[in-house]
Amino acid sequence: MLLLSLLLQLQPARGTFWRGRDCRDWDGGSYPGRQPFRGDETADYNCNGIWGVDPVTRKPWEDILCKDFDARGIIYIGDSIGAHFHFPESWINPLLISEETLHNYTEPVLNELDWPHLGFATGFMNTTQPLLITGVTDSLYLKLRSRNRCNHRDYQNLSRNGASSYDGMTYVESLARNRSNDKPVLVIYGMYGNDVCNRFSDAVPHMTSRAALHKNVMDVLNTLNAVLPYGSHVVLVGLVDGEFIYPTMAERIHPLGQFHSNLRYDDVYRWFNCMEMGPCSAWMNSNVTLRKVATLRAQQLSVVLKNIAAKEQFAAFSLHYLDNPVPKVMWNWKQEGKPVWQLIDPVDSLHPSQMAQPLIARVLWEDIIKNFPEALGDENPNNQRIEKLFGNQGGH
Ligand SMILES: *[C@@H]1O[C@H](CO)[C@@H](O)[C@H](O)[C@H]1NC(C)=O
Ligand SMILES: *[C@@H]1O[C@H](CO)[C@@H](O)[C@H](O)[C@H]1NC(C)=O
Ligand SMILES: *[C@@H]1O[C@H](CO)[C@@H](O)[C@H](O)[C@H]1NC(C)=O
Ligand SMILES: *[C@@H]1O[C@H](CO)[C@@H](O)[C@H](O)[C@H]1NC(C)=O
Ligand SMILES: CC(=O)N[C@H]1CO[C@H](CO)[C@@H](O)[C@@H]1O
Repeated sequence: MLLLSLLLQLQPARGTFWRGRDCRDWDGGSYPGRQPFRGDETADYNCNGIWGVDPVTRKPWEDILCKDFDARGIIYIGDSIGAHFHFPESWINPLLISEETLHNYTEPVLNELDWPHLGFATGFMNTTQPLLITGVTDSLYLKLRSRNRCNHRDYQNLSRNGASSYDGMTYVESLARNRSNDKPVLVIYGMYGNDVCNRFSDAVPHMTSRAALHKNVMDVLNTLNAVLPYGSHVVLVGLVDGEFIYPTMAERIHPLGQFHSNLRYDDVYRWFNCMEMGPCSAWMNSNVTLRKVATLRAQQLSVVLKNIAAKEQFAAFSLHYLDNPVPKVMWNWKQEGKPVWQLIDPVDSLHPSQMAQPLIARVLWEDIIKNFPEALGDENPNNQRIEKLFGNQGGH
């Protein structure tokens, strides 16, 4: 578990799991999300796999297939939930551990134990390590790509383990978008938990206040307003309510105790809180009063976000608010008669499991379609033709 908290602080280099690949590395003018350069007649400057000229009409393919349909990229600003944090159970559960499961640790560790390439925000591939992480991938990025294949590879995941609203500014500064050259974007701001969750035994004074959240979010929005291409959209997502975690998990056996059936989550939480090293002392706690205080704070902070979205206006983007998707995902799951613990990653018991990822993507997507579909850009009627002409568009 010490290993776990050490890993949460690692910050190594990040590659294409986090951000669409620059397809022509030697050329700084080529990157996902830019407007085509001279119709991308001679090369794929925007890396969406579509370039060249139709020999029949002599028109650039970008003009024929993409130009009339409003394209956009997706940028996700978030915490470990947006980054899809996952600690493989098969590394610590004595019943699952094997030479094979322990073998594949380099890549996950270099990625800070995040799996953004499989997550609900910017996931784009299925797992290649089924013993470490199980379940299929679907994401907002993949849905945006199926809606308009011209959006291929245009994603950035600016999420980091442990991030709260206080970190938003740092992340926005690493955002790559050029107002004059690039396409509009859909920015999702989803700091789900760390403004309420912390490791301290006196958790409440360490929670973010409403005034502080307001300031942190307005700072981010003003910065976005200065850099995003006009016609972009920004969505603020409400905080998650973690009250369900304790009643769902407390009596279950933790993976570390599977062999002798002797270690329950409640024991792990108590140990976490005593050492002040758990990810969320307020909700992972047998004290129901404290859990209710945390829930109230999360609700109040979500109201702050909702009010900002209702009142503020920006030149570069339209601003929207969405309720946190997790309650709807759980409700749907229960309707199907399935137990809620399956949606929670078993080692830390806080993060949504791989099984939950496509469901979170679906709820967010459906809520956007219902409330402000213009944020998603146009459906492209040429998608099949693009697939026929350009195949998998160079992959990811
Ligand atoms: C992942 O696998 C599922 C089931 O085989 C498939 O339907 C889906 O298209 C795959 N997703 C990706 C991103 O390859
Ligand atoms: C280890 O990773 C490689 C490459 O990603 C994959 O082919 C292999 O199946 C993985 N092994 C396990 C046990 O997941
Ligand atoms: C955007 O690109 C143009 C042309 O390449 C360049 O002159 C400008 O400095 C860039 N803007 C930013 C904010 O990077
Ligand atoms: C439970 O939490 C509340 C709120 O933080 C606190 O006032 C109370 O003393 C705690 N109870 C116990 C038994 O620790
Ligand atoms: C906030 C954050 O971690 N941003 C990173 C996203 O990924 C890119 C490249 O993959 C990094 O350069 C950023 O620092």
